[in-house]
Amino acid sequence: MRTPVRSQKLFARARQILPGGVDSPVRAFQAVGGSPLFIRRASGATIEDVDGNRFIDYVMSWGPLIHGHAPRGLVKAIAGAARLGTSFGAPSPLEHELGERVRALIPSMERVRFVSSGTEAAMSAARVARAFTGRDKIVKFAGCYHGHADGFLVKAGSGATTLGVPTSPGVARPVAADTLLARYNDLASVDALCEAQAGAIAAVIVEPIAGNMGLVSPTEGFLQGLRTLTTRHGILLVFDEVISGFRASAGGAQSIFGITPDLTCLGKIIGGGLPVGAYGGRADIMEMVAPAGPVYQAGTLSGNPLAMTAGLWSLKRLTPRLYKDLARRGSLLAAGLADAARAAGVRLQVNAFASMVTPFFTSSPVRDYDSALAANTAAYSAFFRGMLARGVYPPPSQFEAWFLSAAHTDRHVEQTVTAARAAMKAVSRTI
Ligand code: KE4
Repeated sequence: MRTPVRSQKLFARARQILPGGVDSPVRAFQAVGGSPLFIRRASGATIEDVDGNRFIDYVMSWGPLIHGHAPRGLVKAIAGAARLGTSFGAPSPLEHELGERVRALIPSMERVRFVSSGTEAAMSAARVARAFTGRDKIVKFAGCYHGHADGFLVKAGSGATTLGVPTSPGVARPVAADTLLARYNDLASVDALCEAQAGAIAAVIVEPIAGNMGLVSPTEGFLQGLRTLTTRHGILLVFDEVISGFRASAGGAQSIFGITPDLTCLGKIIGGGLPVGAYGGRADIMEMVAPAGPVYQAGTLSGNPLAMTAGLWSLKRLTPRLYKDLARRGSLLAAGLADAARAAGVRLQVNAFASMVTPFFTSSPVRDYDSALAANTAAYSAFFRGMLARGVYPPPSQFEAWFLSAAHTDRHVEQTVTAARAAMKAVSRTI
């Protein structure tokens, strides 16, 4: 790997205008040391930085690129749409076409509203849940991340945890007071809140497959238990499927686990790499959203034709074969990372779910935020640097998921495991 001199110069310049030199904190490499690599281009499973270094990419734009970077057909479709206009600020057929396709894949979404990010989706879902129930409090799980709307920045995962600000300054105390915290995979913690706050909770929002503590899967009965508890207490169940939507199955986590939430939030894959979020669910709830109802929510670029075109292209290619290949390679990668750690005598727990993987540098199983936080982040940082030096680009944080795409081949996974064997040996010398 060439010394990333150009990236370092660009980072110094970027910090003069962009806070921290980036437009999203987790990109800044603060958790793993060094300065971030500036990317010039990407194709398939690889990215190339401005110094000409090429890497096998497992960030994949944090999840949207299930078909890989810049598939030829997607680029052609976006270019074609751009020639017809980039944004109208008026309805276009593309919006309800994508909405109908989302509903065909996720039938619980009887109505869909497009927005431009997962943050907007989760923020709007919380608002309509409060309006529908007439209640104010929202239950979230420590370590889960639902974007950066004020109420969700309480013990939030992803970049908030990476940077050590899981509860962000600037969130007004009354807003934070309406956010109640439960423990992931711990139904008793939710039950206790439902009892203590009877009649006050509008919704429970959950990542049905958690990706923002690193990957943590739901334990047997957890999601069903949430469905039972929320129904019993007249609380809406909101699945934040911004990561899991279309990731492990075309129907999202809700189709894998057979749970019907009242509302669902989507992002990432739904936009094929362009800015698209969506929220939706039961018609009787969603018909409260303006202009059908009084709950206001709006967006200049919501449903814009380029993003809708990219979303349609992306969702039209979610085939059973794609998921079979992704799951097989995800297992290959998970097993390879575990073997590499064993060979080096490094304590590692590898959590995997289909094409999402997280290697946790810890000896005990990771099932919630506390067990995730027990991971040795210094070891992860050493591993990350060792992988970068060997042409592999993992997420620059222990508390994120690795993503595979249709463009990742068995050869890519083999190269990654070979790099991991060497990187793990280096880690074993530092811990
Ligand atoms: P965006 O506003 O970043 O599009 O989506 C927020 C969001 C909501 N819900 C879930 C489950 C999410 O994972 C996210 C965003 N994910 C992070 C990565 N774990 C985005 C990366 C970043 O913050 O730069």
